[in-house]
Order: sequence, then structure tokens, then C-alpha cells
Amino acid sequence: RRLIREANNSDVQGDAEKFVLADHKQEKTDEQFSKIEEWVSTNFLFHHMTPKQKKDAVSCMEKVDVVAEEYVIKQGEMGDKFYIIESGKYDVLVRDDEGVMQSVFGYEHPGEGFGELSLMYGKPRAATIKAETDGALWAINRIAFRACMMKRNSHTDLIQILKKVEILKPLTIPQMQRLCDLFAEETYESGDFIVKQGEEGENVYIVEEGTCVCTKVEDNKEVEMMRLGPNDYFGERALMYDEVRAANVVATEHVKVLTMSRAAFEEVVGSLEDILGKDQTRRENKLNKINRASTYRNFHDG
Ligand code: 1OR
Repeated sequence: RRLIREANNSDVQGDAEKFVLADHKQEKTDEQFSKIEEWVSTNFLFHHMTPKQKKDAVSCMEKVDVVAEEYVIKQGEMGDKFYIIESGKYDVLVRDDEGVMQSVFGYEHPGEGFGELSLMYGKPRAATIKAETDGALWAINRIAFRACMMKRNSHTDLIQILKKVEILKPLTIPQMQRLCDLFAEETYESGDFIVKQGEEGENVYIVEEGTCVCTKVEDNKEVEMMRLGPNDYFGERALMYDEVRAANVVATEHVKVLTMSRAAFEEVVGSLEDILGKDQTRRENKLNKINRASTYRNFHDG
């Protein structure tokens, strides 16, 4: 990844991303590939990946054989692998207040997965996973998972998108190139919630394709606040003010978004407050205009 971050030439960056992925590819038979692909397609962790990204993820999964009584994951240890079960039974144990391991859950169905908490949040393992029988798992680590999610079109294409986003216009080309490395791409279908009112959020989003509607529940009614289309951004408020999400953002058709964590964004661009603060007036004017034209309406009325 250092190679990717440090490279400035966009072609070199594209190649480096492919290199990361190629580095993680694991041999498997066609039969294994399609079985894992089926499991991946029903697992929430892969839900917002494009079909191509899912295929990349499957190709990076590595087989792990386990024997009965083996500890696959130990609570409190650092780890970044996510596992999908091919076979075997697994016990989930959590230490209670007295330090005694208690069984809290179990997995026994092929296709079930565990270990997503550490993969997604980089935190120590929240539970212990112990094999009750011999079995087989398919594992993917965080670097490979993230490399699959990355947008791997040429940087030139991505920079053309970023240049149209109002708040990013003042950025220099090198800053934009560094941002390109950190964006992941996600897809949503009509009716999917990209951001949910009341939830905590860590990511900002840019609409790449399609439209979304921003809604808010007021007096038990879901009212439309504004529509967002290509090159609009959202999800910044919760991060700027350290608040929960103030509204929903719902896809109204097939939508592609670029997304990045606040930490990654600030690493490249600096304080989100400073940059977005300048754009808040423009956004609030847009919102007021919509309100004045009384386009508030019940979302479900259409
Ligand atoms: P991880 O990366 O933290 C351990 O590694 C994994 O166990 C964890 O991700 C989950 O995938 C899985 N609490 C925490 N982790 C659980 C739990 C759990 N169940 C499965 N895992 N439970 C709450 C216990 C107070 C049980 C919920 C039914």
C-alpha cells in the first residue's frame, strides 16, 4: 500500500492497485470459486460490492483447514481476517465479568461468516471462535478486502469526477490523486438506505451515478429534504459536528457512490470542518429554496 500511496503518476498507481490484488489471489477450482461466490452474494459484508468487486474478493479468499478444538480467533487479540464457513461447527465464546469464557452463540451452516468486526473496524477480536469439529474455512484479510473495494478506473477518470464536486474544487492535483487511492466504490439499489437517520457514521459519500433522496422523519412522517445526483456529496454533517446522522439518504434507482472515512479524508485534505464550512452556506441556500417552494411532501406519496 505504501507503494500506492507514494506513487504520484496515475498509471503507476493503477498498476500498483492491480499488483496488490494479484498479490492476494489464491488458487481455487472453478467449483470452489462458484460455491464461495454464492456464499459471498448472501453475506452482508459484500452486499454493496459490484459483481466485479465480489469476484475479486472471492479470488483473494484463502482456504484454512481447522481441526476440532482449534482456536480460530481469540478474544482480545488483534486480527483482520474475515472467515466464511465451508464445513464444520464453531462455538462463539465471550469472557464474562469474572473472566470465565461463556458460550454465547454457534455457527454450523456453510456460508455463514465471522470476524467482520476486526476486519471493518480494526479493533481487537470481540469474541473467541473455537472449532467444535474438523472443518474448512475461507479467509480474506483487510488489505485484500479493501483493495477489492477500491475504485480501479484510471485516476484520470476519477479526478474528472472529483473536479466537479464543489468542495473539492480548491484541491491541488496531487491532493486529488492521493484522495483517489482512498475512495471505495459502493452500489445501492432503489429503496436501499445509504445513510440512516439516528445512526453513527464514519464515512462521507459522493454520488457518482444515479439519484438519491434525502429524507427526515418529522412527526412520524418521512419528508423529502432534497434530491442528490451525480457529483453531489453527503454524510458530512455527522462527521463535522460529531452527531448522529441527521437524515436518511435513500437510493431512488441504481446508485454508485464513492466513499471514504473521515480519517482518510482528513489525512489528505485537512480539517473537514474548514473545508466543508465554506460550502455550508451554498447548501443551506439550496435547502431553503426547496422549502420556500413548498416541495416538502410525504416521501411515500411519491
Ligand atoms: P471479530 O472480528 O470481533 C470475533 O472476531 C467474531 O465473533 C466477531 O468479529 C463476530 O463476527 C463473531 N459478540 C461479538 N462477536 C460475535 C458475537 C457476539 N457473535 C458472533 N461474533 N455476541 C454478543 C455477545 C455478548 C453474540 C451475538 C449473538
